[in-house]
Parts: sequence; C-alpha cells; structure tokens
Amino acid sequence: MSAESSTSSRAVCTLCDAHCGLRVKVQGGRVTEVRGDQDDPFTRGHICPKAAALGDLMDDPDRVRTPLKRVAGGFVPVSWEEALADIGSRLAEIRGRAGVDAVATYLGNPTAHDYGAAIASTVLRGTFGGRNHFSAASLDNLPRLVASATLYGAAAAVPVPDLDHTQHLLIIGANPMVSNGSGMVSPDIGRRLRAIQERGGRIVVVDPRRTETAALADAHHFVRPGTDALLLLAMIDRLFANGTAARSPFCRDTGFEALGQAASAFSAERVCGHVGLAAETIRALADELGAAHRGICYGRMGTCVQEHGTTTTLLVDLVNALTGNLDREGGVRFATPAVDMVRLSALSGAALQPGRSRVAGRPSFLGELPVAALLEELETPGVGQIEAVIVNAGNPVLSNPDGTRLGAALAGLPLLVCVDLFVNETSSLAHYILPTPVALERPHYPFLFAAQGVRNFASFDDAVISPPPGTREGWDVLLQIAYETLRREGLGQRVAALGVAAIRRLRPERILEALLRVGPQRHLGLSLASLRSAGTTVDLGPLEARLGDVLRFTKHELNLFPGILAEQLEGLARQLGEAPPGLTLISRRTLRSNNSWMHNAPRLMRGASRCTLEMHPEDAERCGVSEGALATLSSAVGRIDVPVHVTPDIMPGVVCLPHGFGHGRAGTQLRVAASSPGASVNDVIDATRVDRVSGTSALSGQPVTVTKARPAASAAE
Ligand SMILES: Nc1nc2c(c(=O)[nH]1)N[C@H]1C(S)=C(S)[C@@H](COP(=O)(O)OP(=O)(O)OC[C@H]3O[C@@H](n4cnc5c(=O)[nH]c(N)nc54)[C@H](O)[C@@H]3O)O[C@H]1N2
Ligand SMILES: Nc1nc2c(c(=O)[nH]1)N[C@H]1C(S)=C(S)[C@@H](COP(=O)(O)OP(=O)(O)OC[C@H]3O[C@@H](n4cnc5c(=O)[nH]c(N)nc54)[C@H](O)[C@@H]3O)O[C@H]1N2
Ligand code: SF4
Ligand SMILES: [Mo]
Repeated sequence: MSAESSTSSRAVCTLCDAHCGLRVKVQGGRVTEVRGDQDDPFTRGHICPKAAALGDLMDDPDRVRTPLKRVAGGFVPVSWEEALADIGSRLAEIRGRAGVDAVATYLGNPTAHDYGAAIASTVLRGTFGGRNHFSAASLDNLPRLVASATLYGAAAAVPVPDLDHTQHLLIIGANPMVSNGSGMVSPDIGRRLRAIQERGGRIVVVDPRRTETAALADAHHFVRPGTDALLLLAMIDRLFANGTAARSPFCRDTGFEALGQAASAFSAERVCGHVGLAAETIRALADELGAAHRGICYGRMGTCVQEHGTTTTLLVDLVNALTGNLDREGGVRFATPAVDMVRLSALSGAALQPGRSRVAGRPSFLGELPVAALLEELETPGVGQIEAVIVNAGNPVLSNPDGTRLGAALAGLPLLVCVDLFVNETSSLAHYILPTPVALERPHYPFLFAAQGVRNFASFDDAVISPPPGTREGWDVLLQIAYETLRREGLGQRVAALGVAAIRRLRPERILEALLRVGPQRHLGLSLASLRSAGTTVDLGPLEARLGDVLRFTKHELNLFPGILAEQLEGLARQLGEAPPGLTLISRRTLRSNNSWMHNAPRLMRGASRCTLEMHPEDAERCGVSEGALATLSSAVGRIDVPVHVTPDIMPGVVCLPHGFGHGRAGTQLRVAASSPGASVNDVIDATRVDRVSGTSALSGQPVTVTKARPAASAAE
C-alpha cells in the first residue's frame, strides 16, 4: 500500500454522550475526512461540527507527544521510564511520610469516555486507598447518582427518557439542542425531538435562559435559578389535588401519603412568586404531564448543579412516578446494557464505606469526595493535607469553582502529575505531563454510557489511526503509576503491585470481555469479536420494563418520601421567606465547544468570541452596560471582565456566561485557544456553594454584580 492510499474505517465520536457513529478516512497516516456512519442503526449518520475537528486533534502542533518534566524555566522531554520511576518514588515517599490521604486523584470528564482508563482508575484508587479522590461528577451528575442510589438502590440506575415513544417532554434545566443530550444517549437529538412534535406530542422547556432547545419547543417558561425544587413540589401538590397521583401505579408504595402531605405546604400560590412562574402555569405544567398518555419529566445540569441538586433530582423522578411514567413506555426507563452498570454500581456501593472529608466533613459517595472539598483539602495544613495530585483528563483550573485559587494551590504542591494531550491551564502547573492517545487513536466501548441509551445498544471499535509513538494509553499510564509507587512500599503494597502488574498484562479488553459474558445481554452471545465484526453499532432494541429487576437485585424497596428528601423540606420552606438575591449567574454550553477543551481546533474557533455575558435589557440598563461593552462581573470570590450581549432571551435578574474559557494564562501552550481566550466563569463561583446533600458544586445561582469595566489605563492605576 502506498503512503497515499486511503482507508475508510468505522469509529465512534467520544466527545459527548451522543456516541455518533463515524466513517473516518485516513490517508498518508492522517485523518482526512470524518463523516457520519450512515449504516449505524442508532445514530443514522448524524454528527455535529465537533466530530470533524477530531482529526485536528491528531495534527495539532501544540499536542504533547512525549512525557514532559518541569525544570526551571519550562518543560523538557523525558523518557517514560525516567518519568514513571521518579513519579513512583516521589509518591511512595509522600505516602510513607504523610499517609495515603496525602495523594489525591482527579478524573476529568473524558475519563468516562475511555473505558480502559475508567477501569484502571478504579484499580489505582483501590490500591492506593485514602479518601481524597475527586472527579468531574461532582460538577455534573452526582445528584443524579445519589438520587438513584436513594430511590432504586444503585447509583447507575438512571431513568432514561424513552424519547422515541413519548408524547410529552418537560425539560427542566437541560439544553439538548446544544449538548446533544446528556444522561441519555440520544444521537441526532434534534430529529428525535421534532419527531415528538410530528406525532402530535409537546415539548415544554423550563429554563432561566430561552435556549436553543426552547426555540424548538412548544412552550418555554423562565424559572429563577435554584428554585426548581419548589416548582416540582408545587407540581406534586397539584398531581395529588387533581387525582393523577391516586391513579399512579405507585400509589400504594411506601411514602405516597407522606409525600402528598409534605407537598401540600408548597402550593403553586405559595411558590409562584419565588420561582418566577405564574401559579396557573405551574398547575398547567402538572396537568399536561398528568394527562399525557406517555410523558417525561427530564432534568439535567440545571437541576443538578445548584444548591438543591439532589432534592430537585429526586423530585423529577417522583413526578415521573406520580404521573405513571416511571418504567413505562414513552416515560422514563432503565436501559439494559451489555455490561451491567447497575450491578457494578450496587456492588461497589455496598463495598465502599461512606466517609467524610477532613476539613469540612463533606460526604463521600462511591469512594469519591466532591470537588468542593478539593481546594480546602489542598489549602488547609494538618495531617492528611493533600501533597500530590494525579489528574487524568481534567482541567480543574477552568472547570472547578474558584479555579484561579485552585490553580495556585495546585502550583504549590510537591507533586502534580497530569495525564493529558495538552499543556493546558492545569497541566501547565504540573511536574510531569504524561501524554496519551485520544479518541480515534484507541479502541472504544461505551462502558458507562450504554447504560443510558434511549435505545439499548452496544459497539466495539478499534483505533482507526496509530497514536503518536511517544504516547501510552491512559489505562496503561494509570496502572504504571500505581505499580511504580506500590512496588517501592511495604510488603502489602508490594503484593498489590503484583496484582496491578497482572491486571496490566490482562489488559482492559479481557476485563470487558468477561463483563460482557455475564451481562444482561449475555443470551445474545455478545463478545468483543462479535461486536467488532458487526462493523457498526448493534441495536439491542427499545427500552423495556426493568424497575422490578433492578429493585429485586438491589433488594431495595421504593420509598416515595425518602429521609433525605424529608430533611430538605424545612430548608426549602425557609427559602420561600427569603428575598431573592439581586443578580444571579448561570453558565451555558456552546455547540462548538467541549467543556474547557477543543478550543485549539481552528475550525471550531472561527467567528466572534462566544465568551459573552448575556444580560436582559432591563438589567443591562440598570447596571449601566450596553451591547458589546466590557463589564466587570464580580462575586464574593472574584472578578472578571467580559463583553456584554444584551438579549431578552435571558430571564431578568439572571446573567449567563459559557464555562471552559479563560485561556490567556501564562505557561499554557494552546495557541489557537489563546488567540480568543475569554474569561473563566468559575473564577467568580464560590467553591463552598454546594448542594448540601451530595456536596455537588452549586455552579448555578451564584449571586453576582455587574458594573461597567473601567478602561484598561485607569484600571491599571
Ligand atoms: N461553571 C461551570 N463549570 C463547569 C460546568 C458548567 O456547566 N458550568 N460543567 C461541568 C461539567 S458537566 C464537566 S463534565 C466539567 C469538565 O471539566 P474537567 O473534566 O475538569 O475538564 P475538561 O474541560 O473536560 O477537560 C478535559 C481535559 O482532558 C484532556 N483529554 C481529552 N481527551 C483525553 C483522553 O482521552 N485522555 C486524557 N488523558 N486526556 C484527555 C483534554 O485535553 C482536557 O485538558 O466541567 C464542569 N465545570
Ligand atoms: N456542545 C457541547 N456539548 C456538550 C458539552 C459541551 O461542553 N459542549 N458538554 C457535555 C457535558 S460534560 C455535559 S454534562 C452535558 C450537559 O448537558 P445539558 O445539561 O443538556 O447542558 P447545559 O447546557 O449545561 O444545560 C443546562 C441548562 O440548565 C439551565 N439552568 C441553569 N441553572 C438552572 C436552574 O437553576 N434551573 C433550571 N431549570 N435550569 C437551569 C441552563 O440555562 C442550561 O440551559 O453536555 C455535554 N455536551
Ligand atoms: S454530537 Fe457531536 S460531539 Fe457528540 S458524539 Fe456526536 S459528533 Fe461527537
Ligand atoms: Mo459533564
């Protein structure tokens, strides 16, 4: 074959939850074209603009292609052997001297899309022990996981909207037309949403921003950030009052009466002034959902990353139960994936003892502490203070609240190791950057996400292009860090090191193969070989009734008024009496961004800066700022300057900035991103604002002020 001959291979886009099937053309060792896989029965050829930029990652001149070590004045390339031996001996020294809690891990979002790294990180954490393990889940869906563990006995028992069969979709705090669907693998979500309307169904959006999804919906209502729990309680009150709840299949379940009783203190009249929806609108939301033959109440980031994240998520599920839509066709259902995440999460839930963080006593869940504890655990001296952090596929300096301060704490550590492709805002502070293959350069199985398909599906795809020779797969790097550390420690750890070496020899494929063979779709004889030879996604059919199976396995009884909900009601009632804050801040996603990265792909960065502060005309006028003007956005923890975009599409009293920008920092090597740096919204978000139940960061609802920015010359005085 000549170097110029081209091949077209099947792959999956791993950037977001949608898992679009791809056809990738490779010519002369380079990705020359990325198209949708028309033969994929699940994704049907759909892709978004980000898929085309996957090839840019392979060619990016800024990409790290060999391990880098920090020296005075910058980074120098080193061999893998030198890097791993030094990291292992420094970690062993810290653990021996300061204890296992002194070494922390942080798993960023792409870890969830890399099944090998997901498995290996569990091995690393399990063999290292200690409590200081963090991930982006506590900036994301942790309330969802806690609510599922509470109601169904397993964190991974996530009710998935049965979009393709529903007649009514109430979307609270999600923007699937931009995010492409989250907490549900729903490729080509636009087509799926329009199909609801084409078959006579309705889509209603409740969001403080008139989003791209609201533009497609039949109705949109502004809601004041952080008040969704009150709205949902009022809807529940109405469902009891209008007789819907009494007709639900769950009306004899534990907690039914108590839930109705509790909700009666939150009538639509009582909460309407606070949530910003008229009482009759709130009642209509409940009536419509109750009357729909098949309906869905669906919440995502907006219902999770706020001060009542877990309560709100529980209430979303309870609305589905009371309207008869839990476990019903066209309602919400549990997927039947080939690898049983429900069982794995229930088993690990039972194996891992809940604990608390050292400084603020924040709760751990499934062996992880919320990131809200990270900054205080880094900064507060004493036994158990974090001295080393291993980051896999994360950028906490931009993605975590109070990011600049977090960056300063990370920069002061004796050891920071980042497994990443770029010298980004976090890895630029590291002592070592260990580079890995990305997306198309490694095999892919939708390990965590197949449990959230709007249809059941499975796929296994090999790498379509060789990774840069100086990189090593994420799973391998994490296992080697564990091995090189443990083999330098006491007898028990040295035995554990042998176990790690054995898992490394086994490779993740074999673990996956074993899990497939015992999974809920085992009767189909699925194996890596059969999935590979299918050559595209295997459609395993529509969602089916599974609640009974889940509850039987977890030995859990459904309780519609669980203790953690009851405990929160007093606080919610108090909230009704409080005057709402002046301006509050929310964030947004944009189609051509992926959290804090993909900003170095030129084709995604064309056009005007997207990092603008959306403000309602009334607020802009009151704050003395106008379209395009630079404003100072301040909170109790920080201030940033950002250009204003005045728009009626944001609720009065709310301002909105995208997250993931702020690329102008010294030391980073992201030339395209730095050319349109923007500011980081997380520099004004207080790390101590949390959902009290789960510890999840309350990224939404931060009180802020906006003023006209002072001209640069006078600001410097
Ligand atoms: N204010 C505000 N903050 C937010 C959010 C918000 O809505 N508002 N959203 C939150 C959410 S939902 C999330 S998930 C987090 C995300 O936050 P994080 O998970 O902390 O970070 P990402 O921005 O996803 O950055 C991922 C990093 O992984 C690298 N990477 C990409 N692929 C791979 C790979 O295969 N292997 C390795 N080793 N590295 C890779 C990229 O170069 C990048 O540096 O942000 C959260 N922060
Ligand atoms: N293009 C693109 N796609 C992505 C990502 C990306 O960065 N870019 N990130 C991926 C990741 S990691 C995730 S987790 C998913 C997230 O997927 P989604 O949750 O669908 O995405 P968001 O845009 O964060 O939507 C949250 C919505 O909640 C609203 N909101 C904020 N606060 C509140 C509130 O208090 N109440 C209510 N009711 N609404 C509120 C916001 O205005 C926003 O419209 O997207 C994924 N897909
Ligand atoms: S929607 Fe876009 S980013 Fe998400 S998987 Fe599909 S192509 Fe990739
Ligand atoms: Mo996320």
